[in-house]
Amino acid sequence: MRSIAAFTIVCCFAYFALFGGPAAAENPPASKAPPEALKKWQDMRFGMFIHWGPVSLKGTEIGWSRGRPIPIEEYDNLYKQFNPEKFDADRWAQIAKDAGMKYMVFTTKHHDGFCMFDTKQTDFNVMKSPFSRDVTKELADACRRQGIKFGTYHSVCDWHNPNFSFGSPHGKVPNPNPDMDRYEEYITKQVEELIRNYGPLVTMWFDVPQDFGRPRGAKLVAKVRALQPDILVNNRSGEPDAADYETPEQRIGEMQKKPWETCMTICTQWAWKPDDHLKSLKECLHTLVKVVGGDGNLLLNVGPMPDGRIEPRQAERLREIGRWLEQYGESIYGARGGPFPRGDWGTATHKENTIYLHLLDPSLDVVKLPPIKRKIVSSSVLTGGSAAVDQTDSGIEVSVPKSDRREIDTIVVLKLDGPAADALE
Ligand code: H79
Repeated sequence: MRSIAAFTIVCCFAYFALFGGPAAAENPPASKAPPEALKKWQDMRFGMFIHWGPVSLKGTEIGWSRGRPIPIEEYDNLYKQFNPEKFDADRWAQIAKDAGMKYMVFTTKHHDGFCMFDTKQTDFNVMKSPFSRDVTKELADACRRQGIKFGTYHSVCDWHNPNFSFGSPHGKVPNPNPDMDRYEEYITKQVEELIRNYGPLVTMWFDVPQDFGRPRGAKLVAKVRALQPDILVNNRSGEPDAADYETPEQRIGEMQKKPWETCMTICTQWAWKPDDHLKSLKECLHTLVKVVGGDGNLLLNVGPMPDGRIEPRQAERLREIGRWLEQYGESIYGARGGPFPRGDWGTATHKENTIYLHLLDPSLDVVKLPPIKRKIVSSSVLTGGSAAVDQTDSGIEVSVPKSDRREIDTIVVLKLDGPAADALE
């Protein structure tokens, strides 16, 4: 008996030595944002992402174009010509507000290492450009004035800092003498500056940790949370388990247990590109309703121009989205995804006892949905007109007369005799 016990102990010892020990004892679950903060963020559902920096002078992609096609020497000196005289933070915040966006996330540092805030950790920052204004501060203040929550995008990888493991082009070239401990100190101090000088922030949006690694990522997130306990942190710090939300990029996320936010460009490039293809209003709205129908947030990106303006046609598209949200926002803000899974017919959102069916294909005469365990007590069409709704044991059939179908989204409202969240059988 004693030899079996001893054998078990030896086996356990060997196992823990190899695989890092009992998870619960040695790796306590990473702390997360408080549930109320997460819910507030989810209720907002729609935010503005902004990618901006001296690279807008070239019109090529931020970070990625350093070294190829723009020579490193040239890229790193662009800030000496960066003088966006038409920059007006209140105008940007106003455009976000007009679009119906509730929060903004701004690139304080992309992979190219250039800092768009007044950091004491490097001279490679916007205060050393001819513009010499703390655009991050101006934006944070403008957002606060206009009731928009402000957050920062801060790239974990930094292809300009010689202490980081990799450099350009495309972050693939190993640096000759990296010192990741010093780099960790650098980014930790910057994150502290961001929260102390520009906070409270709605989110710290990290990106591309490369070999920053899980332990450093976990430490960085812990520091962020210690500085501001109600901040949200995305899943790209290096330690995905410390994240509050996932970040599908340039695609619509799927319904899942973990909270998520799709980030997507309004054109094709993150940073401004002349004559870039602009997504249609239909594409933008379909993306938004499909994201919310999958219970996600949408962070829609604009890349402002080198003169400091958001391109007028992009601003106009955003205002169109805002006009739609002004009319139909009740089906988006504070709404959750489902209960029906997305289909070719469209997608559903819900709130308490109400389901909003977003019918996205106007060619369909009848939309067939699976049965639910609640009774539909009434129906209406938020976008105008009427719908015939037939509920039986085998499912629900919805039809909207052709004249009441909208090109982009016909929203049918179903009122139930109980909560919509768990209505699906
Ligand atoms: O900041 C934005 C992107 O620059 C950043 N994440 C968003 C929010 C990002 N960094 N890495 N990636 C995204 C993934 C890599 C994309 C690439 Fe490519 C595809 C690298 C090479 C091919 C796009 C096309 C960028 C360079 C060429």
